[in-house]
Amino acid sequence: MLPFSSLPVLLVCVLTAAGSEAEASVDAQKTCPAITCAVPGRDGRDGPKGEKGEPGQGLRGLQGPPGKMGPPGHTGPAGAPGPKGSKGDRGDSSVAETKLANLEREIRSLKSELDHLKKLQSFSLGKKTGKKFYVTNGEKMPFSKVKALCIELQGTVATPKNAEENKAIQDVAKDIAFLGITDEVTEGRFVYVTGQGLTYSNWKKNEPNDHGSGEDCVILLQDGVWNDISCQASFLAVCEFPA
Ligand SMILES: [Ca+2]
Ligand SMILES: [Ca+2]
Repeated sequence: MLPFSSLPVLLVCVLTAAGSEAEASVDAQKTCPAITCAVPGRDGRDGPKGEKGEPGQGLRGLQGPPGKMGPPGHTGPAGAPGPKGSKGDRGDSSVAETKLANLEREIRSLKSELDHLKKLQSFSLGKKTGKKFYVTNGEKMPFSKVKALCIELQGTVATPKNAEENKAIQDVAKDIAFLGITDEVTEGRFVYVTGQGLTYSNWKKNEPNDHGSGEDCVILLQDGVWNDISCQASFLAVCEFPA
């Protein structure tokens, strides 16, 4: 594109050329500089790309929907331990205390039941308070078996220490019964099965006589007197229990 300031010069050149071609050729060379008389050329190539401009001032579009959730990240390192908690309840000991309380309750119940049974037994035996009592199963057996039976029942063979006890055994037995007295250790020296010497005796007349091949055990006859007899003979078992 030619600038407007070159237009008058161009017009002059055209008018002059119309007058005389030869003259004009010479004159034109004299009056028109080479640059001002050149015919307009074609557009040049595009220049280099300019720098990126500043963002525009127009309104921004609405925010789009959130994208898809990404893959889970790597597990981080373990954190520092937290503060120590407060002390808990005493669980185990409370359970033990409950069990102990239950056991104590059961023991009290059993004691009560046992006391009741003892009272019934004493009543059935006509036992008096503070007195020993005697029990028989009504069976006859050798002295060794009587002794073993009474030990098994946590008692001893009946041993009268006075006339009252002798009468009590007589009343319970109602038959000839072994007494817990022997001279097995030393012939002629009668002792209680506990080993103590006699403090009371009620021998029948002419007894003990260690008759025949020997008599080392003692029986209570139905009239309450004593006789020494063979330990292998069988008589009623009567056991004695403490008051
Ligand atoms: Ca004897
Ligand atoms: Ca005898």
